[in-house]
Amino acid sequence: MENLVPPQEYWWMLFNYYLIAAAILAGGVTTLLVYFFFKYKTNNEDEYGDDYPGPGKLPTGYAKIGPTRYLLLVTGIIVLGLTIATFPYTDYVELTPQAPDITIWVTGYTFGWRFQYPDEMGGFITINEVVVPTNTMVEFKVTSQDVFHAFGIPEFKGAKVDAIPGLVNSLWIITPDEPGEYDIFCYELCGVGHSIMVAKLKVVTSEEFQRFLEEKAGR
Ligand SMILES: [Cu+2]
Repeated sequence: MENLVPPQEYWWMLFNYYLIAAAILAGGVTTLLVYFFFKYKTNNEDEYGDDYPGPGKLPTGYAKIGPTRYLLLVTGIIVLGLTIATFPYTDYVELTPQAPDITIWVTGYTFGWRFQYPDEMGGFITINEVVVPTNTMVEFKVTSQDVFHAFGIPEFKGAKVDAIPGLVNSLWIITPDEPGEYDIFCYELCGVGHSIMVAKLKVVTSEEFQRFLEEKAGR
């Protein structure tokens, strides 16, 4: 595995871009709001402008766009910038950038997840639990045997794909350096058991993973 950026790190970077842009805009709008509040505050009706939206009065003039056009320009630049920044991310997440270390087939069914390991590892099947080693690029090939489901690992952010009968969608992650357990959920309302359609992703050390493979092969 070359030095790939884990997709969730990329996701967080993008999230922070959006957060900063939102903070800048919210700051600008709030500042203008407070500024105008004091600037145009009056109790003298003679000072009301043509576009004063008072009770029982319709504005007669047209509101002038004035400096707002610059704010509009800034907004446009930010939105365009974020849109452009998002394209490489979606490509990165959706197209597996290089050959993965492990490919695991995932089949959703009502109501659970079946995982099949590659033939060279024994080709065995696990139900609602998938064990993978640390610091490994894992690809999931996801499909369904009955209705529409969606496979997602919330801790890994962008890691979510539809599980559709007759179609194979893929998803890849880089497992962390430390062992841990992560939830896998179904993200498509698929029937009465949808909410119990949960599985576990177990990230273990490579020694533990070898032991797991031997144990499975011994059966
Ligand atoms: Cu489901």
